[in-house]
Amino acid sequence: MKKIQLISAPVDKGKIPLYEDGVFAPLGLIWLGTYLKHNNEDVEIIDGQHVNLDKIIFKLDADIVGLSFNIFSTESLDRIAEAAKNKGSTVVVGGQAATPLSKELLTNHNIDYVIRHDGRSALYNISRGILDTHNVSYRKDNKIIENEVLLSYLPGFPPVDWHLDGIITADYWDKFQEIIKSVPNNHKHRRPLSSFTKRGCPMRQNDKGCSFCSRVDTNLGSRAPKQAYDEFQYLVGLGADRIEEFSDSWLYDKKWLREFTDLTKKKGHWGIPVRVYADTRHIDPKTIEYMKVIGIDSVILGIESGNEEILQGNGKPNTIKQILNCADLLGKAGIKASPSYVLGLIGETEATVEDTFKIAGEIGRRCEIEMSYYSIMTPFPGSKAWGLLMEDSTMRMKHSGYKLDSEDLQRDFIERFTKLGQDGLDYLNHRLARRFKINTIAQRDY
Ligand code: B12
Repeated sequence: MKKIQLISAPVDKGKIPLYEDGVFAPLGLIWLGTYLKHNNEDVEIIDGQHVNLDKIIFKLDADIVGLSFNIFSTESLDRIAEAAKNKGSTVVVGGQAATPLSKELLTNHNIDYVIRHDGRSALYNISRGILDTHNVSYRKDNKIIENEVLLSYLPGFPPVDWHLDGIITADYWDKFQEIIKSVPNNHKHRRPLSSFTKRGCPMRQNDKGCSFCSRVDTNLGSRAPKQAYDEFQYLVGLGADRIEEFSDSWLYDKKWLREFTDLTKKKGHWGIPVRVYADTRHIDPKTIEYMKVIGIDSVILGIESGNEEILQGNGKPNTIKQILNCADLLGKAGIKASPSYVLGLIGETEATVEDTFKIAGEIGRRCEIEMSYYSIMTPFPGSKAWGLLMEDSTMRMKHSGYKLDSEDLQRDFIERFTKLGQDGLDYLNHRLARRFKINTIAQRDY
Protein backbone atom coordinates (compact mmCIF):
# COMPACT_ATOMS: atom_id res chain seq x y z
CA MET A 1 0.00 0.00 0.00
CA LYS A 2 1.38 3.40 -0.94
CA LYS A 3 0.95 6.48 1.23
CA ILE A 4 -0.55 9.45 -0.59
CA GLN A 5 -0.70 12.95 0.89
CA LEU A 6 -3.14 15.34 -0.76
CA ILE A 7 -2.25 18.92 0.00
CA SER A 8 -3.80 22.28 -0.82
CA ALA A 9 -1.01 24.85 -0.94
CA PRO A 10 -1.53 27.69 1.58
CA VAL A 11 -1.90 31.29 0.46
CA ASP A 12 1.50 32.96 -0.01
CA LYS A 13 2.77 35.54 2.49
CA GLY A 14 1.47 38.99 1.63
CA LYS A 15 -1.37 37.73 -0.57
CA ILE A 16 -4.90 38.39 0.59
CA PRO A 17 -7.04 35.33 0.16
CA LEU A 18 -10.76 35.35 -0.42
CA TYR A 19 -12.57 36.25 2.80
CA GLU A 20 -13.99 32.70 2.87
CA ASP A 21 -10.54 31.11 3.03
CA GLY A 22 -10.70 28.29 5.56
CA VAL A 23 -14.49 28.02 5.67
CA PHE A 24 -14.90 25.14 3.25
CA ALA A 25 -13.00 21.89 3.15
CA PRO A 26 -11.25 21.23 -0.19
CA LEU A 27 -13.91 19.11 -1.87
CA GLY A 28 -11.65 18.24 -4.82
CA LEU A 29 -9.14 16.62 -2.43
CA ILE A 30 -11.98 14.91 -0.55
CA TRP A 31 -13.18 13.39 -3.83
CA LEU A 32 -9.67 12.17 -4.61
CA GLY A 33 -9.24 10.87 -1.05
CA THR A 34 -12.60 9.09 -1.19
CA TYR A 35 -11.66 7.28 -4.38
CA LEU A 36 -8.20 6.30 -3.17
CA LYS A 37 -9.50 5.13 0.22
CA HIS A 38 -12.25 3.16 -1.53
CA ASN A 39 -9.47 1.43 -3.44
CA ASN A 40 -7.60 0.68 -0.21
CA GLU A 41 -4.88 3.31 -0.48
CA ASP A 42 -3.49 5.09 2.60
CA VAL A 43 -4.52 8.76 2.24
CA GLU A 44 -3.95 11.87 4.31
CA ILE A 45 -5.31 15.31 3.49
CA ILE A 46 -3.39 18.39 4.56
CA ASP A 47 -5.41 21.53 4.02
CA GLY A 48 -3.21 24.60 3.67
CA GLN A 49 -6.17 26.72 4.68
CA HIS A 50 -5.60 25.45 8.23
CA VAL A 51 -2.03 24.06 8.31
CA ASN A 52 0.85 26.47 7.72
CA LEU A 53 3.66 25.99 5.22
CA ASP A 54 6.37 24.98 7.72
CA LYS A 55 4.10 22.39 9.30
CA ILE A 56 3.12 21.01 5.90
CA ILE A 57 6.77 20.63 4.93
CA PHE A 58 7.50 18.94 8.26
CA LYS A 59 4.64 16.48 7.73
CA LEU A 60 5.72 15.35 4.26
CA ASP A 61 6.39 11.59 4.31
CA ALA A 62 4.38 10.03 1.48
CA ASP A 63 5.28 8.01 -1.58
CA ILE A 64 3.08 10.32 -3.61
CA VAL A 65 2.33 13.95 -2.84
CA GLY A 66 -0.67 15.40 -4.70
CA LEU A 67 -0.86 19.18 -4.70
CA SER A 68 -3.55 21.68 -5.58
CA PHE A 69 -3.03 25.42 -5.69
CA ASN A 70 -4.50 28.71 -6.95
CA ILE A 71 -3.21 32.05 -8.18
CA PHE A 72 -2.44 33.12 -4.58
CA SER A 73 -0.40 30.08 -3.59
CA THR A 74 2.23 29.46 -6.27
CA GLU A 75 5.19 30.25 -3.94
CA SER A 76 4.04 27.71 -1.39
CA LEU A 77 3.33 25.22 -4.19
CA ASP A 78 6.98 25.49 -5.23
CA ARG A 79 8.24 25.17 -1.65
CA ILE A 80 6.18 22.04 -0.98
CA ALA A 81 7.06 20.44 -4.33
CA GLU A 82 10.76 21.03 -3.67
CA ALA A 83 10.62 19.64 -0.13
CA ALA A 84 8.58 16.61 -1.24
CA LYS A 85 11.01 15.89 -4.09
CA ASN A 86 13.97 16.12 -1.69
CA LYS A 87 12.25 13.57 0.54
CA GLY A 88 11.92 11.18 -2.41
CA SER A 89 8.20 11.53 -3.14
CA THR A 90 6.59 11.48 -6.56
CA VAL A 91 5.04 14.93 -6.96
CA VAL A 92 1.73 15.33 -8.78
CA VAL A 93 -0.08 18.64 -9.26
CA GLY A 94 -3.75 18.89 -10.25
CA GLY A 95 -6.99 20.84 -10.01
CA GLN A 96 -8.73 23.73 -11.71
CA ALA A 97 -5.73 26.09 -11.72
CA ALA A 98 -3.33 23.36 -12.88
CA THR A 99 -5.39 22.15 -15.83
CA PRO A 100 -4.77 25.03 -18.27
CA LEU A 101 -1.17 25.47 -17.03
CA SER A 102 0.15 21.90 -17.28
CA LYS A 103 3.02 22.78 -19.64
CA GLU A 104 4.09 25.76 -17.55
CA LEU A 105 4.03 23.69 -14.34
CA LEU A 106 6.19 20.99 -15.89
CA THR A 107 9.03 23.48 -16.40
CA ASN A 108 9.49 23.00 -12.66
CA HIS A 109 11.47 19.77 -12.38
CA ASN A 110 10.26 19.13 -8.84
CA ILE A 111 6.87 18.37 -10.37
CA ASP A 112 6.70 14.92 -11.97
CA TYR A 113 3.13 14.87 -13.27
CA VAL A 114 0.28 17.26 -13.83
CA ILE A 115 -3.19 15.75 -13.91
CA ARG A 116 -5.73 17.74 -15.91
CA HIS A 117 -9.47 17.73 -15.14
CA ASP A 118 -10.79 14.99 -12.84
CA GLY A 119 -7.87 13.51 -10.93
CA ARG A 120 -9.40 10.42 -9.36
CA SER A 121 -8.65 7.49 -11.58
CA ALA A 122 -5.47 9.03 -13.03
CA LEU A 123 -4.00 9.54 -9.55
CA TYR A 124 -5.04 6.04 -8.54
CA ASN A 125 -3.31 4.68 -11.64
CA ILE A 126 -0.14 6.57 -10.74
CA SER A 127 -0.31 5.11 -7.23
CA ARG A 128 -0.40 1.64 -8.81
CA GLY A 129 2.62 2.41 -10.95
CA ILE A 130 0.66 3.00 -14.16
CA LEU A 131 2.31 6.27 -15.00
CA ASP A 132 1.36 6.71 -18.63
CA THR A 133 -2.35 7.18 -17.96
CA HIS A 134 -5.23 9.37 -19.17
CA ASN A 135 -5.44 13.04 -18.08
CA VAL A 136 -1.72 13.06 -17.27
CA SER A 137 0.96 15.42 -18.60
CA TYR A 138 4.63 14.63 -18.04
CA ARG A 139 8.15 15.26 -19.35
CA LYS A 140 9.83 12.79 -21.67
CA ASP A 141 13.13 13.41 -23.49
CA ASN A 142 12.82 17.16 -22.99
CA LYS A 143 9.35 17.14 -24.45
CA ILE A 144 6.03 17.50 -22.68
CA ILE A 145 3.58 14.70 -23.35
CA GLU A 146 -0.11 15.44 -22.77
CA ASN A 147 -2.24 12.30 -22.66
CA GLU A 148 -5.86 12.34 -23.74
CA VAL A 149 -8.46 13.55 -21.27
CA LEU A 150 -11.29 11.35 -20.05
CA LEU A 151 -13.94 13.60 -18.59
CA SER A 152 -15.43 12.63 -15.26
CA TYR A 153 -18.50 10.49 -15.09
CA LEU A 154 -20.23 11.37 -11.85
CA PRO A 155 -22.63 8.47 -11.18
CA GLY A 156 -19.91 5.83 -11.46
CA PHE A 157 -17.86 6.99 -8.49
CA PRO A 158 -18.23 5.95 -4.82
CA PRO A 159 -20.19 8.22 -2.45
CA VAL A 160 -18.18 11.04 -0.98
CA ASP A 161 -16.44 10.11 2.29
CA TRP A 162 -15.52 12.89 4.73
CA HIS A 163 -13.97 10.49 7.24
CA LEU A 164 -10.53 11.02 5.86
CA ASP A 165 -7.34 11.53 7.82
CA GLY A 166 -6.88 15.33 8.10
CA ILE A 167 -10.48 16.48 7.63
CA ILE A 168 -11.92 18.01 10.80
CA THR A 169 -15.28 19.66 10.06
CA ALA A 170 -15.21 21.71 13.30
CA ASP A 171 -12.13 23.61 12.07
CA TYR A 172 -14.12 24.95 9.12
CA TRP A 173 -17.12 25.87 11.26
CA ASP A 174 -14.91 27.70 13.77
CA LYS A 175 -13.44 29.71 10.90
CA PHE A 176 -16.92 30.51 9.60
CA GLN A 177 -17.95 31.94 13.00
CA GLU A 178 -14.87 34.13 12.88
CA ILE A 179 -15.26 35.48 9.35
CA ILE A 180 -18.96 36.20 9.25
CA LYS A 181 -18.31 39.04 11.67
CA SER A 182 -16.10 40.69 9.03
CA VAL A 183 -18.58 41.09 6.14
CA PRO A 184 -22.16 42.26 5.84
CA ASN A 185 -24.29 39.15 5.52
CA ASN A 186 -27.60 37.65 6.37
CA HIS A 187 -26.48 34.07 7.03
CA LYS A 188 -28.69 32.14 9.41
CA HIS A 189 -26.68 28.92 9.47
CA ARG A 190 -23.38 28.26 11.22
CA ARG A 191 -22.23 24.78 10.13
CA PRO A 192 -22.24 24.61 6.32
CA LEU A 193 -20.84 21.62 4.43
CA SER A 194 -20.44 21.46 0.68
CA SER A 195 -21.52 19.10 -2.06
CA PHE A 196 -21.02 18.97 -5.81
CA THR A 197 -23.62 16.78 -7.44
CA LYS A 198 -23.62 18.21 -10.96
CA ARG A 199 -20.60 19.07 -13.04
CA GLY A 200 -20.43 21.62 -15.84
CA CYS A 201 -22.36 24.73 -16.80
CA PRO A 202 -24.90 24.78 -19.66
CA MET A 203 -23.57 28.24 -20.59
CA ARG A 204 -20.14 26.75 -21.30
CA GLN A 205 -21.45 24.34 -23.96
CA ASN A 206 -20.37 24.77 -27.60
CA ASP A 207 -17.47 26.98 -26.67
CA LYS A 208 -19.75 29.69 -25.28
CA GLY A 209 -19.84 31.07 -21.74
CA CYS A 210 -19.03 34.05 -19.57
CA SER A 211 -15.85 35.97 -20.43
CA PHE A 212 -14.41 35.65 -16.91
CA CYS A 213 -15.21 32.00 -16.24
CA SER A 214 -12.29 29.61 -16.06
CA ARG A 215 -14.09 26.42 -15.08
CA VAL A 216 -12.34 23.61 -16.84
CA ASP A 217 -15.38 21.39 -17.43
CA THR A 218 -17.10 21.95 -20.73
CA ASN A 219 -19.37 18.91 -20.54
CA LEU A 220 -22.40 18.32 -18.33
CA GLY A 221 -22.90 15.47 -15.88
CA SER A 222 -24.92 14.72 -12.76
CA ARG A 223 -24.97 12.21 -9.99
CA ALA A 224 -28.23 10.30 -10.01
CA PRO A 225 -31.03 11.91 -7.91
CA LYS A 226 -30.78 9.06 -5.37
CA GLN A 227 -27.01 9.62 -5.00
CA ALA A 228 -27.56 13.34 -4.43
CA TYR A 229 -30.29 12.58 -1.89
CA ASP A 230 -28.02 10.16 -0.03
CA GLU A 231 -25.19 12.68 -0.02
CA PHE A 232 -27.43 15.37 1.51
CA GLN A 233 -28.52 12.95 4.22
CA TYR A 234 -24.92 11.97 4.84
CA LEU A 235 -23.92 15.64 5.32
CA VAL A 236 -26.71 16.07 7.88
CA GLY A 237 -25.26 13.07 9.73
CA LEU A 238 -21.92 14.90 9.88
CA GLY A 239 -23.60 17.78 11.74
CA ALA A 240 -24.16 20.24 8.90
CA ASP A 241 -26.93 22.82 9.29
CA ARG A 242 -26.89 23.85 5.63
CA ILE A 243 -25.70 22.33 2.39
CA GLU A 244 -23.66 24.59 0.11
CA GLU A 245 -24.23 23.01 -3.29
CA PHE A 246 -21.18 24.21 -5.25
CA SER A 247 -22.18 22.66 -8.60
CA ASP A 248 -21.78 25.08 -11.47
CA SER A 249 -25.51 25.34 -12.18
CA TRP A 250 -28.11 23.34 -10.30
CA LEU A 251 -31.52 24.11 -11.75
CA TYR A 252 -31.12 23.59 -15.49
CA ASP A 253 -32.38 20.01 -15.82
CA LYS A 254 -36.13 19.94 -15.09
CA LYS A 255 -36.41 16.16 -15.48
CA TRP A 256 -33.65 15.63 -12.92
CA LEU A 257 -35.25 18.17 -10.58
CA ARG A 258 -38.65 16.51 -10.85
CA GLU A 259 -37.17 13.10 -10.04
CA PHE A 260 -35.21 14.55 -7.13
CA THR A 261 -38.29 16.34 -5.80
CA ASP A 262 -40.41 13.19 -6.07
CA LEU A 263 -37.74 11.23 -4.22
CA THR A 264 -37.60 13.87 -1.49
CA LYS A 265 -41.38 13.71 -1.06
CA LYS A 266 -41.33 9.92 -1.00
CA LYS A 267 -38.40 9.36 1.35
CA GLY A 268 -38.74 12.49 3.45
CA HIS A 269 -36.66 15.66 3.62
CA TRP A 270 -33.12 15.39 5.05
CA GLY A 271 -33.86 18.29 7.41
CA ILE A 272 -31.58 21.21 6.52
CA PRO A 273 -31.72 23.92 3.82
CA VAL A 274 -29.63 24.03 0.68
CA ARG A 275 -28.06 26.91 -1.23
CA VAL A 276 -27.35 26.38 -4.93
CA TYR A 277 -25.80 28.22 -7.87
CA ALA A 278 -28.29 28.94 -10.65
CA ASP A 279 -28.79 30.84 -13.87
CA THR A 280 -31.59 33.42 -13.55
CA ARG A 281 -33.14 31.97 -16.75
CA HIS A 282 -33.74 28.67 -14.96
CA ILE A 283 -35.92 30.16 -12.24
CA ASP A 284 -39.60 30.02 -13.17
CA PRO A 285 -42.81 29.08 -11.33
CA LYS A 286 -42.15 25.35 -11.84
CA THR A 287 -38.58 25.40 -10.54
CA ILE A 288 -39.73 27.53 -7.61
CA GLU A 289 -42.16 24.71 -6.73
CA TYR A 290 -39.29 22.21 -6.80
CA MET A 291 -37.05 24.56 -4.81
CA LYS A 292 -39.63 24.85 -2.05
CA VAL A 293 -39.85 21.05 -1.69
CA ILE A 294 -36.05 20.71 -1.76
CA GLY A 295 -35.68 23.44 0.85
CA ILE A 296 -33.49 25.75 -1.20
CA ASP A 297 -33.39 28.86 0.97
CA SER A 298 -30.97 30.90 -1.12
CA VAL A 299 -29.58 30.96 -4.66
CA ILE A 300 -26.23 32.29 -5.84
CA LEU A 301 -27.03 34.17 -9.02
CA GLY A 302 -24.36 35.27 -11.46
CA ILE A 303 -25.87 38.68 -12.29
CA GLU A 304 -22.48 40.20 -13.20
CA SER A 305 -23.72 43.47 -14.72
CA GLY A 306 -26.76 45.72 -14.76
CA ASN A 307 -26.18 46.66 -18.37
CA GLU A 308 -27.51 44.43 -21.11
CA GLU A 309 -24.88 45.36 -23.69
CA ILE A 310 -22.15 44.49 -21.22
CA LEU A 311 -23.87 41.20 -20.46
CA GLN A 312 -24.05 40.31 -24.13
CA GLY A 313 -20.49 41.41 -24.81
CA ASN A 314 -19.33 39.08 -22.04
CA GLY A 315 -21.14 35.94 -23.15
CA LYS A 316 -24.26 36.25 -20.97
CA PRO A 317 -27.58 35.92 -22.76
CA ASN A 318 -29.57 37.07 -19.70
CA THR A 319 -31.67 40.22 -19.99
CA ILE A 320 -32.40 42.83 -17.32
CA LYS A 321 -36.13 42.14 -17.55
CA GLN A 322 -35.64 38.47 -16.97
CA ILE A 323 -33.15 39.04 -14.10
CA LEU A 324 -35.69 41.27 -12.33
CA ASN A 325 -38.47 38.78 -13.00
CA CYS A 326 -36.32 36.12 -11.34
CA ALA A 327 -35.83 38.42 -8.30
CA ASP A 328 -39.61 38.92 -8.14
CA LEU A 329 -40.25 35.17 -8.23
CA LEU A 330 -37.72 34.55 -5.46
CA GLY A 331 -39.15 37.38 -3.39
CA LYS A 332 -42.70 36.05 -3.65
CA ALA A 333 -41.53 32.55 -2.76
CA GLY A 334 -39.54 33.78 0.25
CA ILE A 335 -36.27 32.45 -1.15
CA LYS A 336 -33.18 34.61 -0.65
CA ALA A 337 -30.79 35.65 -3.39
CA SER A 338 -27.01 35.78 -3.17
CA PRO A 339 -26.24 37.87 -6.25
CA SER A 340 -22.75 38.06 -7.62
CA TYR A 341 -21.39 40.94 -9.72
CA VAL A 342 -18.23 41.42 -11.72
CA LEU A 343 -16.83 44.88 -12.41
CA GLY A 344 -14.29 45.54 -15.16
CA LEU A 345 -16.01 43.40 -17.76
CA ILE A 346 -15.25 43.82 -21.46
CA GLY A 347 -16.56 47.23 -22.59
CA GLU A 348 -17.18 48.52 -19.02
CA THR A 349 -17.60 52.28 -18.60
CA GLU A 350 -18.18 54.40 -15.50
CA ALA A 351 -21.87 54.53 -16.45
CA THR A 352 -22.21 50.75 -16.78
CA VAL A 353 -20.60 50.31 -13.35
CA GLU A 354 -23.39 52.52 -12.00
CA ASP A 355 -25.94 50.35 -13.88
CA THR A 356 -24.60 47.40 -11.90
CA PHE A 357 -25.03 49.16 -8.56
CA LYS A 358 -28.50 50.18 -9.70
CA ILE A 359 -29.62 46.65 -10.54
CA ALA A 360 -28.16 45.47 -7.22
CA GLY A 361 -30.53 47.92 -5.49
CA GLU A 362 -33.45 46.77 -7.65
CA ILE A 363 -32.84 43.11 -6.83
CA GLY A 364 -32.65 43.99 -3.13
CA ARG A 365 -36.06 45.67 -3.31
CA ARG A 366 -37.63 42.59 -4.90
CA CYS A 367 -36.23 39.79 -2.77
CA GLU A 368 -34.29 39.30 0.45
CA ILE A 369 -30.53 39.25 -0.02
CA GLU A 370 -28.46 36.71 1.86
CA MET A 371 -25.12 38.05 0.71
CA SER A 372 -23.87 40.09 -2.26
CA TYR A 373 -20.57 39.31 -3.92
CA TYR A 374 -18.56 41.90 -5.87
CA SER A 375 -15.47 40.94 -7.81
CA ILE A 376 -13.17 42.75 -10.17
CA MET A 377 -12.51 40.86 -13.39
CA THR A 378 -9.40 38.67 -13.20
CA PRO A 379 -8.56 36.98 -16.51
CA PHE A 380 -7.71 33.51 -15.14
CA PRO A 381 -6.02 31.04 -17.50
CA GLY A 382 -8.66 29.02 -19.29
CA SER A 383 -11.14 31.91 -19.49
CA LYS A 384 -12.09 33.79 -22.64
CA ALA A 385 -10.72 36.95 -21.05
CA TRP A 386 -7.34 35.23 -20.68
CA GLY A 387 -7.46 34.22 -24.37
CA LEU A 388 -8.11 37.85 -25.35
CA LEU A 389 -5.22 39.14 -23.26
CA MET A 390 -2.91 36.48 -24.69
CA GLU A 391 -3.58 37.63 -28.26
CA ASP A 392 -1.12 40.44 -27.51
CA SER A 393 2.48 39.21 -27.65
CA THR A 394 3.67 41.72 -25.01
CA MET A 395 1.05 40.32 -22.64
CA ARG A 396 2.09 36.74 -23.46
CA MET A 397 5.66 37.60 -22.52
CA LYS A 398 4.65 39.43 -19.37
CA HIS A 399 2.15 36.87 -18.03
CA SER A 400 4.05 33.71 -18.80
CA GLY A 401 4.68 30.71 -16.57
CA TYR A 402 2.36 29.71 -13.75
CA LYS A 403 3.33 32.34 -11.20
CA LEU A 404 0.80 34.91 -12.22
CA ASP A 405 0.02 38.11 -10.38
CA SER A 406 -3.73 38.61 -10.09
CA GLU A 407 -3.54 42.38 -9.65
CA ASP A 408 -1.26 42.77 -12.65
CA LEU A 409 -3.62 40.66 -14.74
CA GLN A 410 -6.57 42.78 -13.64
CA ARG A 411 -4.75 46.03 -14.39
CA ASP A 412 -3.64 44.95 -17.86
CA PHE A 413 -7.04 43.55 -18.79
CA ILE A 414 -9.02 46.56 -17.58
CA GLU A 415 -6.70 48.97 -19.36
CA ARG A 416 -7.09 47.13 -22.65
CA PHE A 417 -10.65 45.82 -22.71
CA THR A 418 -12.73 48.36 -20.78
CA LYS A 419 -13.31 52.06 -21.32
CA LEU A 420 -12.12 52.90 -17.82
CA GLY A 421 -8.64 53.91 -18.95
CA GLN A 422 -5.18 53.31 -17.55
CA ASP A 423 -6.23 53.73 -13.94
CA GLY A 424 -9.35 51.63 -14.39
CA LEU A 425 -8.43 49.15 -11.66
CA ASP A 426 -7.85 51.94 -9.12
CA TYR A 427 -11.12 53.54 -10.16
CA LEU A 428 -13.02 50.29 -9.53
CA ASN A 429 -11.32 49.71 -6.19
CA HIS A 430 -12.16 53.25 -5.04
CA ARG A 431 -15.70 53.00 -6.33
CA LEU A 432 -16.25 49.77 -4.39
CA ALA A 433 -14.67 51.25 -1.26
CA ARG A 434 -16.90 54.36 -1.54
CA ARG A 435 -20.00 52.25 -1.90
CA PHE A 436 -19.34 49.83 0.89
CA LYS A 437 -17.12 51.77 3.33
CA ILE A 438 -15.78 48.49 4.69
CA ASN A 439 -12.48 46.69 4.37
CA THR A 440 -13.62 43.32 3.15
CA ILE A 441 -15.91 42.94 0.20
CA ALA A 442 -17.14 39.43 -0.34
CA GLN A 443 -16.14 38.17 -3.76
CA ARG A 444 -17.09 35.30 -5.98
CA ASP A 445 -15.78 35.89 -9.44
CA TYR A 446 -17.78 33.20 -11.12
C1 B12 B 1 -16.43 26.28 -4.06
C2 B12 B 1 -15.41 27.15 -4.74
C3 B12 B 1 -14.67 28.00 -3.95
C4 B12 B 1 -14.88 28.09 -2.44
C5 B12 B 1 -14.27 26.96 -1.65
C6 B12 B 1 -12.87 26.61 -1.98
C7 B12 B 1 -12.43 25.33 -1.23
N1 B12 B 1 -11.76 25.46 -0.12
O1 B12 B 1 -12.73 24.25 -1.67
C8 B12 B 1 -14.33 29.51 -2.16
C9 B12 B 1 -15.50 30.46 -2.23
C10 B12 B 1 -13.60 29.71 -0.83
C11 B12 B 1 -13.38 29.69 -3.36
C12 B12 B 1 -12.31 30.51 -3.36
C13 B12 B 1 -11.55 30.79 -4.48
N2 B12 B 1 -11.79 30.34 -5.73
CO1 B12 B 1 -13.08 28.99 -6.15
N3 B12 B 1 -14.38 27.82 -6.76
C14 B12 B 1 -15.24 27.09 -6.13
C15 B12 B 1 -16.07 26.26 -7.14
C16 B12 B 1 -17.40 26.96 -7.34
C17 B12 B 1 -16.28 24.80 -6.77
C18 B12 B 1 -15.02 24.07 -6.31
C19 B12 B 1 -15.36 22.68 -5.92
O2 B12 B 1 -15.60 22.38 -4.76
N4 B12 B 1 -15.46 21.78 -6.90
C20 B12 B 1 -15.83 20.39 -6.68
C21 B12 B 1 -14.61 19.48 -6.72
C22 B12 B 1 -15.03 18.06 -6.51
O3 B12 B 1 -14.03 19.61 -8.01
P1 B12 B 1 -12.55 20.19 -8.23
O4 B12 B 1 -12.17 21.07 -7.11
O5 B12 B 1 -12.45 20.72 -9.60
O6 B12 B 1 -11.64 18.88 -8.11
C23 B12 B 1 -11.50 17.93 -9.15
C24 B12 B 1 -10.42 18.26 -10.18
O7 B12 B 1 -10.16 19.64 -10.33
C25 B12 B 1 -9.23 17.47 -9.75
N5 B12 B 1 -8.35 17.98 -8.69
C26 B12 B 1 -8.59 18.92 -7.75
N6 B12 B 1 -7.53 19.05 -6.93
C27 B12 B 1 -6.61 18.16 -7.33
C28 B12 B 1 -5.34 17.85 -6.81
C29 B12 B 1 -4.61 16.84 -7.43
C30 B12 B 1 -3.27 16.49 -6.87
C31 B12 B 1 -5.11 16.15 -8.56
C32 B12 B 1 -4.32 15.10 -9.19
C33 B12 B 1 -6.37 16.49 -9.08
C34 B12 B 1 -7.10 17.48 -8.46
O8 B12 B 1 -9.84 16.27 -9.28
C35 B12 B 1 -11.01 16.65 -8.50
C36 B12 B 1 -12.02 15.55 -8.51
O9 B12 B 1 -12.67 15.45 -9.75
C37 B12 B 1 -15.15 26.35 -8.40
C38 B12 B 1 -15.84 26.16 -9.72
C39 B12 B 1 -15.78 24.69 -10.12
N7 B12 B 1 -16.62 24.28 -10.98
O10 B12 B 1 -14.99 23.89 -9.65
C40 B12 B 1 -14.44 27.69 -8.21
C41 B12 B 1 -13.04 27.89 -8.75
C42 B12 B 1 -12.23 26.64 -8.50
N8 B12 B 1 -12.50 28.96 -7.92
C43 B12 B 1 -11.76 29.77 -8.56
C44 B12 B 1 -11.09 30.89 -7.98
C45 B12 B 1 -10.44 31.83 -8.94
C46 B12 B 1 -11.05 31.07 -6.62
C47 B12 B 1 -10.26 32.16 -5.89
C48 B12 B 1 -8.79 32.30 -6.35
C49 B12 B 1 -11.06 33.46 -6.05
C50 B12 B 1 -10.42 34.72 -5.52
N9 B12 B 1 -10.38 35.74 -6.34
O11 B12 B 1 -9.96 34.78 -4.42
C51 B12 B 1 -10.37 31.69 -4.42
C52 B12 B 1 -9.16 30.89 -3.93
C53 B12 B 1 -9.11 30.83 -2.45
C54 B12 B 1 -8.64 29.51 -1.94
N10 B12 B 1 -7.90 29.52 -0.85
O12 B12 B 1 -8.91 28.46 -2.53
C55 B12 B 1 -11.65 29.40 -10.02
C56 B12 B 1 -10.30 28.75 -10.32
C57 B12 B 1 -9.66 29.37 -11.50
C58 B12 B 1 -8.21 29.04 -11.57
N11 B12 B 1 -7.74 28.86 -12.78
O13 B12 B 1 -7.52 28.98 -10.59
C59 B12 B 1 -12.91 28.46 -10.21
C60 B12 B 1 -12.72 27.39 -11.29
C61 B12 B 1 -14.12 29.35 -10.58
C62 B12 B 1 -13.87 30.29 -11.73
N12 B12 B 1 -13.69 31.57 -11.47
O14 B12 B 1 -13.84 29.96 -12.87
N13 B12 B 1 -13.75 28.90 -4.38
